[in-house]
Amino acid sequence: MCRDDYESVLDNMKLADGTVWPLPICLGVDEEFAKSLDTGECVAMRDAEGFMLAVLTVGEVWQPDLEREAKVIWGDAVEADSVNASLSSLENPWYVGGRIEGLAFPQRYDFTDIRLTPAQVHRYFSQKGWRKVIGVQAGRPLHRADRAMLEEIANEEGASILLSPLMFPSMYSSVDHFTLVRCMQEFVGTFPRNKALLNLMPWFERKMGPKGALLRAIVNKNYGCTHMLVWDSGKAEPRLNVLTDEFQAHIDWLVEQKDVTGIVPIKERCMVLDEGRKEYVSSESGKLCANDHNGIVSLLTRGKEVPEWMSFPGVLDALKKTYKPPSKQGFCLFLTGLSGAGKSTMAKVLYVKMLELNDRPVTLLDGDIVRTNLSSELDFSKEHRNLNVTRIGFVASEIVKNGGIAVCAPIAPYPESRRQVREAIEQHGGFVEIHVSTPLEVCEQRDRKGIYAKARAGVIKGLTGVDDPYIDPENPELRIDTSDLTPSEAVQQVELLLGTLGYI
Ligand code: PPS
Repeated sequence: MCRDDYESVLDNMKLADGTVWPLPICLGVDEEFAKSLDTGECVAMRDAEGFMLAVLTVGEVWQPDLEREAKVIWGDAVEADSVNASLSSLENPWYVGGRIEGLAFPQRYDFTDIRLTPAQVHRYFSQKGWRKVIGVQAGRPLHRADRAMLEEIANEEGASILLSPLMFPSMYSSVDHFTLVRCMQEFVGTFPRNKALLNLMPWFERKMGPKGALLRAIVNKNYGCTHMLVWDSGKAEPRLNVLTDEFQAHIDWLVEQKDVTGIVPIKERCMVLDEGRKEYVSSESGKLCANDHNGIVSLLTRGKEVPEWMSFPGVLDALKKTYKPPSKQGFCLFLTGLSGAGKSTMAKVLYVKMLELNDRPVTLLDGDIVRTNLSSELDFSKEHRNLNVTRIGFVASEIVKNGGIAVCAPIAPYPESRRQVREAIEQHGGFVEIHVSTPLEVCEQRDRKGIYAKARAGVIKGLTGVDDPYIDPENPELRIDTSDLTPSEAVQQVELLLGTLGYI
């Protein structure tokens, strides 16, 4: 957008020529780049890999008031975060507007058979004689209650359904793209043929309230839909069937706009299970509702059976490949503590014990192994220690992601890198931090490598515990002081914990 369209959209939700358009679509750039551009110049627009998608002929370069923009989009309650998440960002505070000539669609290699363009979808509807179609965009897998809701709505309207998983769901929900699409493929298969079409829509959910919904309505129209499902994303307690006042106002407003958008909004309904009739009915009563994806995920990851009434076998099979019970998940045993505390010995015994289980691949990432292979150029400065530990974390998270067991035993003296490792790994499986808390005096007495003697003699500088700090973990899953324990006794404590947590 050039400036006149941009201002007009912010002021009146219309382009300068009067076409209804709720949100600005702008290209933010940094000051240096902005100042290098002349009107009429052509700029190549490339994706992250450098593939050229379009050419922009520069019409105008200007500096927008991003705070005002954020206020118009999100309202007065706008927070600094929203300004940052605005259409541009504070790092790119200049806008470039102009004519765009598209050369190619962004390249995608996954699910290519369900990436029809708006024109192809439109044509599909005409060929099939679908005169009324409800656009349903969903950011989470759908289940039996959702199916009942969609069927009820579609029957009332005499309409078919265009079902689109959101393309970038991870910003707002935990489910990954591949799992979501596979679940949707199963879900759409539960409808009679000719009732529902699954298609990926390159729609990025901006969570921009009513204006975002209006833009989504325009997009749905372009795909040939006549109706659109509107979810109540503002529900404080998603499992309670209390639609917020704000949501009702949002719907009313979309209804007012329906002559301009050509889309009839339909609001989400809460479905409850009628135990007697064994079917779902919509409810206005504020009861606990059954549209509960998180509940299903929680059952799966705890290794519990999901009752048949909650979802479909195909959808559950797709989910089970991602959400495994602890006994099938990958996990990381992260032993941290001073040199000589007993980490490496315990790690070696644990490695053997895990191999003995023989149900998951096991990798040992001992401090020495890592320092020789992965981090050979690093020293023992704070920066390098943190880098060493996050590298271990990266390798461990790849192992855990693929269902393996990683046994790590670095000193890892600093909380910041330990936290980073935990965060990286917990996205994919279990993280069990074991603080091997054997006191310095005992470690020094053991001094198998003679490293403490060297430090005391001043031959080695910056030894952890002597003249470099070790910050104790605050909430490790386990703390073990090996002063009076044999390796077997120490490892037994870990095994007991792993049993309690369900990993073995
Ligand atoms: S860290 O802090 O997590 O990056 O350390 P780590 O990779 O586990 O490496 C620790 C081993 O390196 C030897 N070493 C030292 N440790 C601590 N401080 C200094 N200055 C140092 N210099 C060499 C030491 O033998 C550690 O081995 P372990 O097996 O822990 O005894």
